Amino acid sequence: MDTDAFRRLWNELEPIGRTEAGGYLRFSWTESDLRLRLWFQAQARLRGLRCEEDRNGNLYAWWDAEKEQVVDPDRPRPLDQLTARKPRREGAVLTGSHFDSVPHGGAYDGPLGIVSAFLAVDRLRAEDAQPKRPIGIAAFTEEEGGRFGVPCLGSRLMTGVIDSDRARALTDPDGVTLAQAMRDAGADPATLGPDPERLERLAAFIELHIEQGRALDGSESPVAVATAIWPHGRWRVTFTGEADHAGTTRLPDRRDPMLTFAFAVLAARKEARLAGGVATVGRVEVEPNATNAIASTVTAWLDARAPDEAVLGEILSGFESKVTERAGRDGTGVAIAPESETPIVEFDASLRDRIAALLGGAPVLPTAAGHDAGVLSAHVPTAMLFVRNPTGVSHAPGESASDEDCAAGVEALAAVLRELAC
Ligand code: HGY
Ligand code: MN
Ligand code: MN
Repeated sequence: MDTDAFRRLWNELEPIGRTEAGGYLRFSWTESDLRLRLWFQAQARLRGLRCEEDRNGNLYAWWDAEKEQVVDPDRPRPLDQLTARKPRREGAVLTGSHFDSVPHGGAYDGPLGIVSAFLAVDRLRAEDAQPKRPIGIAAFTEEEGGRFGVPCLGSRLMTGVIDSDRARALTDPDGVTLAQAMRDAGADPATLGPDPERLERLAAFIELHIEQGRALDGSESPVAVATAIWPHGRWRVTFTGEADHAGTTRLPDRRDPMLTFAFAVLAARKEARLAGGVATVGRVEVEPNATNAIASTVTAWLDARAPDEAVLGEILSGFESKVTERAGRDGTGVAIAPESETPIVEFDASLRDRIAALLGGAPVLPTAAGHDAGVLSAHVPTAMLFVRNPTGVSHAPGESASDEDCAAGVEALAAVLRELAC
């Protein structure tokens, strides 16, 4: 794959949803999302791929096999030998990722997997490959949870991990529900829900993604294969106190939730450091948010992740006990509510090893970032490819990858699709 082909396609997408400062505001069911959807559909049409949108707003572009083979389920087929799973009805190999970003996020997290998928199809077509299985390209909606607060919403709905009524009622920071946002965008929220038939038609899902770390920096290989996703979650922490005058209220008389909040941020970091995980508070809302008033309520979101469930549990229980104790001393209230929790994901080891070997012994590495591949892996043999990120920066405008490494990622994805579907 020459870097010009990558750069040409990348340049079409890059300006959509980008701010003056270079970060991205690509939120599901907004104007930039609709422009990205139109771009996806145009790319599918350009290639003669059958485009469809599922009941949850996820998009697909299908390269249908000449004839979809339905074979005797007892006769293992090449793909089934790649995975430890029971033989599956002949099925499609799906690749792709997501378009949406965190607020002011980077350009590559998500879109790189979609652009690379279209280019991998181009690569296979250039060698006149004839897929024996349908090859699909997916754009999953609301992977970051940047608008409605629950990550991987499109794939969680598809796999039934989240209740569709709860999803419809999720609100964005302006109080707009997902249902209303979909209606405003001309989509029907009534259809949200599990899609087992579609899942059953998948034989494998391969997600290519920019690496969100520096493990490949300095490595011989610009591409790695994922082993696992750390268990992680996000919790809404509500601190309540007593609004009052910033000037006339004596210190001993105060019940200031901002104090307990400040303690909680430091406690999260300390518990994570001691336990061997990570914890972040990057989002906070204050009421009434006035310079000269003691806050009545502070709402903050804790993002915690760890190499295993025991360490994650240690972080959460340490955090909860220390913050509750502090709230008692501050005379404030604290409530911790889970918004999304993701168990550890171990990707299909035989598929992982087969792909690493196919890519000439590509490095294998875990990630602490969540992905739709993590959600789908409970239902479909799933693998992830990571493309080198020299700085490791992600979820920020500085996120980047070289065109050479992105082109190498396309070659790797094409090799995997060739192996699994052709
Ligand atoms: O938050 C994450 O780990 C992912 O980037 N959505
Ligand atoms: Mn992300
Ligand atoms: Mn992502």
